[in-house]
Amino acid sequence: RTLASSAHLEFLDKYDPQQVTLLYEPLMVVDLNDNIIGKTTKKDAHLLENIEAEPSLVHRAFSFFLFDISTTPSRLILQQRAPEKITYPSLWANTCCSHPLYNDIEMNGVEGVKHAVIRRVKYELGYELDLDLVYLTRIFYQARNIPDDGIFGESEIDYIIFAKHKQTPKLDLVTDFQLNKNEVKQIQSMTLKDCEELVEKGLATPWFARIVKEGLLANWWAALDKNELKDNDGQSDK
Ligand code: DMA
Ligand code: MN
Repeated sequence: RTLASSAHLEFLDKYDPQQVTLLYEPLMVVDLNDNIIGKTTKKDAHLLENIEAEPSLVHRAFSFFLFDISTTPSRLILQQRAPEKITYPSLWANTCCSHPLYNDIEMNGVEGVKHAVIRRVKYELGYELDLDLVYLTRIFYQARNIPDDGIFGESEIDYIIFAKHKQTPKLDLVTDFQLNKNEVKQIQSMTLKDCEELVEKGLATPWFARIVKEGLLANWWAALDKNELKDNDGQSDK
């Protein structure tokens, strides 16, 4: 298929140059059953003219959630996106969101996505993730950018990945993380109620707002606190 790649040069120069460089990362194009059917760039994958085409251009993504289990109930680490982000700048979301890349390692199913999680947590948060990663499910997700620029949006199969930080030594948000300020404005540890308030105030990204509003986050969180979360890699969940 021919992809729109329109107007790249004249509109890209209003964005942060480092973020523009990242628009040329190679991503996986997938069908609605998450079969890999092609390769594209981060830029073309997020252009509304490709997302709103028939069929929609869909890519593979992940949403990672890190929980601090030193308190009961546990707390979730949220990030406020940097104002430099081209999509959803300054909004709050789960610990880390990004995309597995089109390469031999990260194209390899759930294992590949977990590799991408570790890579991006190191890049965005300066944190060496050495915990068991639990793959819960995948969600098809579409939205326009916020604020709506008429240019970018999302159309993704989003892998939901959880991890629990061990009780000791206690997770320290100041000393354990080195935030990449081009990606992340700040991080905070929050209760479910804090997350719901962020969503009500319109301060959350649409994907985070959706999993909060649909009660998914509450269900997963309760399972995590009861030690009942299990990895669904290899399950026929589709
Ligand atoms: C994209 O996240 C992933 C989802 C689930 C929307 P992102 O915009 O933070 O990606 P990146 O960090 O690679 O810019
Ligand atoms: Mn995306």
